[in-house]
Amino acid sequence: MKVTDPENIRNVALVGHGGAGKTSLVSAILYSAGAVNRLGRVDDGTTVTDYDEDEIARKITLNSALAYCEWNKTKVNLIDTPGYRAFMHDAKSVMPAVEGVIVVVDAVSGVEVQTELVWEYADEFALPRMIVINKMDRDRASFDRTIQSIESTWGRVAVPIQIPMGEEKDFGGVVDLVRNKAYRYSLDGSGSFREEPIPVNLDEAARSSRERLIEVVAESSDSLMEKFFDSGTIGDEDLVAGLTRGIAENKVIPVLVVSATFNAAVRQLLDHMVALLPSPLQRGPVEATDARLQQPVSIPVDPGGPAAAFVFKTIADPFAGRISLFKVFSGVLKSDSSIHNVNRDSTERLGALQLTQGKSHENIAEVRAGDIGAVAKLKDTATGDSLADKAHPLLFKKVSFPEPAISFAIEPKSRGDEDKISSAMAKILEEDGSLRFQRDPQTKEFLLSGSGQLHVEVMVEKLKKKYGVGVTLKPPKVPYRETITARAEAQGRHKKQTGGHGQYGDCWIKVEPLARSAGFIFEDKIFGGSIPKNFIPAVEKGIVEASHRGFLAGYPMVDFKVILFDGSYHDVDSSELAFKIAGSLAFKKAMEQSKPVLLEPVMNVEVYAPEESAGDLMGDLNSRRGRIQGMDSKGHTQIIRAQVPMAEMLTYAPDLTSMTGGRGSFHMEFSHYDQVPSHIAAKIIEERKKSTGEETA
Ligand SMILES: Nc1nc2c(ncn2[C@@H]2O[C@H](COP(=O)(O)OP(=O)(O)O)[C@@H](O)[C@H]2O)c(=O)[nH]1
Ligand SMILES: [Mg+2]
Repeated sequence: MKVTDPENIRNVALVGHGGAGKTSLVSAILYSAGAVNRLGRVDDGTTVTDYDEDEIARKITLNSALAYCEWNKTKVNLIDTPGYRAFMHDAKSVMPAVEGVIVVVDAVSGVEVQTELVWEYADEFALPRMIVINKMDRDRASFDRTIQSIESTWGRVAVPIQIPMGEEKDFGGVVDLVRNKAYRYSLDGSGSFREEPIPVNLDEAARSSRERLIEVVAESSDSLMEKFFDSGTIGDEDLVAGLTRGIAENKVIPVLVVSATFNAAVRQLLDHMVALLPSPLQRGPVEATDARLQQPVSIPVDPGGPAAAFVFKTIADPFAGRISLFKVFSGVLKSDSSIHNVNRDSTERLGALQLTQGKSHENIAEVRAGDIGAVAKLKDTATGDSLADKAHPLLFKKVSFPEPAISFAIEPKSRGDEDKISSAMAKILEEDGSLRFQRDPQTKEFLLSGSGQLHVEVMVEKLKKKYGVGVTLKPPKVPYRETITARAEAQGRHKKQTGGHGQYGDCWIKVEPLARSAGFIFEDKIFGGSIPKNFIPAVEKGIVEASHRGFLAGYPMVDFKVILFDGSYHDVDSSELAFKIAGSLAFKKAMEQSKPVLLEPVMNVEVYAPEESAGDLMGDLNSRRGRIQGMDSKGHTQIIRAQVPMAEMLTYAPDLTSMTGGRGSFHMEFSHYDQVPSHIAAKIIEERKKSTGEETA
C-alpha cells in the first residue's frame, strides 16, 4: 500500500439508529470501491465490519469496526458503529478519529431516538456531517416524509443534494442536484449504472430542489449571499466551493439517498464523501496538552512533525492478543520502533503496524499523520491513551462516557473461577471504557455495570465464549446516588503534633447543589495564598474521595459544587496528606448541614402486550411508582410507555409473564436520576446501615 498524505485521506464514521443500514452501507461502499470482492450482507453474516461471532448471531453491530477503500486517489477510512442504545458509547469513542460523520437514516422510519443521540456526539466534536437516507427501495419508503422528519429535527440547513428516481420497488437511482445529472442503477447489486438526462417527470422537482440548495448554500456565507442577491443565483463553481465550506463549518448538511442492499447510488455517495468532507489537513490543527509544560497546544496535522497518536479503541482477542486502533495526529508511526505512552509515562514497543479491513489485517511499514492504523500486543496501552515522541509528550483528550446505568452481580458457575473472572474482565475493560467491574467491599460480590441489560448480557457471553468462564447473572443492584439540596459552609482542620514532624491542614469550603447530571465542580477561590497553590489539588482530592463514599448510605455523591475560599497552613507541618484529610473533614461537616438526599435511576420502559391486558398492566405500572407517558397500538399489540424507578423493575420480567400469559415483553433503558421519596429513602438507608454494620468511619 502506498504512502498516503493527509490531504488524500478521509476519515468517516457511519452513525445512526440501529437497523438503519450502516453496516450494510459500509459493505456496499467497500464493494463499490473494489476493496472487497463481494457485497457482504448482514442477513447472511458476511459483512466486513460485523465479523464478531456474536454480531453475526444477533445480526446487530456490537462494536465499532474499521475498514478502508481507495476512491478517486483518496484513502477513505470507514468506521462502522453500533446504533443500539446499550452500545452507543462505542460510537462516541471513535469521534476523535474522524473528520466527518455520515448519519444514516432509514427511509421508512425517519429520524429515530439514537439518530438524535449521534447528532449530539457530532455536535460535541463539532464534526462536519452528511445525512444519507438509506433503504429507498423498501416498502413504505418515502423521501418526502423522511425529509420532513429531518427538517423538523435539524432545520433547513439539512438540504438534499440528490433526489431519488422512484421509491419503494420502483427506486432506480438518483438525480444529482450539484451535477444536474441522473444516474440509473441496475438493481442486481453489481453497482453498475448509466448516466442519463434528468427524467421529464422529475424536471420540476429537480429544478425547485436545486434552487433550494442554492439558497441554503448562499445563506451560509456573506460573499455568496451578495452574489445571490445581485444575480439571483450562484455559479456551479461557487456552489461546490460554498457547499464544501458550508459543510466544514456545519452550516450546510447535505442529504443523499441510497439503497445499500441494492448497492444503488453508492458510487455517487463515495464521490461526494471525497469531494465534500474535509481531509485531516483541511480540518486543521488538533487540540492537545503538552504534558511537560501542562499547557494547551495546537498540533498541525503534519507528517513532518513529532510523532503523536491517540488510541481510540482496543479490541481484545484471546488469540491475537490486544489490538489497538490509533489515529496519528502528527508525524509518522513506524513498525518495529518505540514510542512513549504519555498517560503512563512508559515506553511501548511497536511491532508490525497494520491496515485493518474488518477482521483481516495487513502489515505496513508506517502510518502517517491524518491516517488510522492498528497495532497488536501493546504492553500497557489502553483506550484513550496518547502515544508520542518522548521529547514532545502530547496528551489528547479522552472521550467521556456517562456512568453505567445498570449493575448486575455476577457469580462464577464453577467454584474457584474467581481469578479467571478477574483476569478476563481486565481484558474486556480495556476494550470498553463504559463498563465498570468491581468487587463490592461489603458484600464481596462481583458487580458488572454497563449501559443497559443487553450490554451486560453480551459481556457475559463474551466471558464464556472467548475466555471460557461461565457466570450467572443475579438481579441488578440499584445504583443509588446521593446529592445535596441546600447550601452550606464548613471548615475542615487537621492538626496533629506528635513528637517531631506534625501535620497541619486547614480549609474552608462552601457547597452548593447543582442541576441533575451536572456532576461535580470544584472552584478554587483562594486569594492571597491562605492555602499554597500546590496543596489545593490535595484538598480537592480529599473532597472527591470522601464524596465517592457518600454520606447518607455510602452511595457516591453527585451534582454539587464545592468552592474552596479560605484556609491556613503551617510552614513546616503542612503536607499534601494533611490537606487531603482537611478536605475530607470539611466535606463531612458540610454534608451535615446541606440536607443530603438519595437519588434513584428512573427507567424509560416500553411494554408490548395484547390489548386486553393493557388495563392491568397500567395499574401494575402505577403501583410500581410509574408514570405513564403514552400508549400506541401496532396491530393487536399495545405499546405502553412509562417512566418507572429502576428499583421497582427488578422483578418485572416474571411478573409480566404471569400478567400476560407469556405474551408480553418489555424493554427498558436508563432515563434520568430522580429524588427517592423520603419514606422509601429511610428504608434504603436503614438497610444499608444494617448490611455494613458498624463499618462507618
Ligand atoms: N430493503 C433494504 N434493507 C436494507 C437496506 N440496508 C440495510 N437493510 C437491512 O436492514 C437491516 C439492518 O441493516 P444493518 O446494516 O445491520 O443496519 P445497522 O444497524 O445500521 O448497521 C438488515 O436486515 C439489512 O439487510 C436497504 O438499503 N434496503
Ligand atoms: Mg450495524
